[in-house]
Amino acid sequence: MEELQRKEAKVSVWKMAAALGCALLLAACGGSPDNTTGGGGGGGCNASSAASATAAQMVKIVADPNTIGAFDPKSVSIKAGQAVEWDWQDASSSHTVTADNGSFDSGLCSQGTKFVQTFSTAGTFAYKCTIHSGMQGTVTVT
Ligand SMILES: [Cu+2]
Repeated sequence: MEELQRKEAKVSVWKMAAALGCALLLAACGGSPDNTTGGGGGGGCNASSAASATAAQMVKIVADPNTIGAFDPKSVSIKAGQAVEWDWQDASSSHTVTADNGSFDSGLCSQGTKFVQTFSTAGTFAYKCTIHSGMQGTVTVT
């Protein structure tokens, strides 16, 4: 009985190690389940399908007939120390959430992905989708 429990503990440690290794080698893990949900494409996604329980605002990433994709809402406001969660809902295209100043970058992600970013300093932070020039948004932190 004790022996069995030890074995199970060992297995879960190995699973954790595998997950960690995956996180460290993002490029090599483009095919992991989290990154391929829905769209299958989008190598280089740095986000996962795990939602944040604490994000103050949520921005949906949706399809748009004019700009291919859009951030909905385009602008959100939070207080310093709070987080924003982006939620990939567009089934037809992959998108990125990339800060103009380089402070955050989700990578190219597809439907089902969630990306959470905490903002610790006040300011207006513009971001975009790097592959669709019409996709722009701002986070205002007060
Ligand atoms: Cu896009």
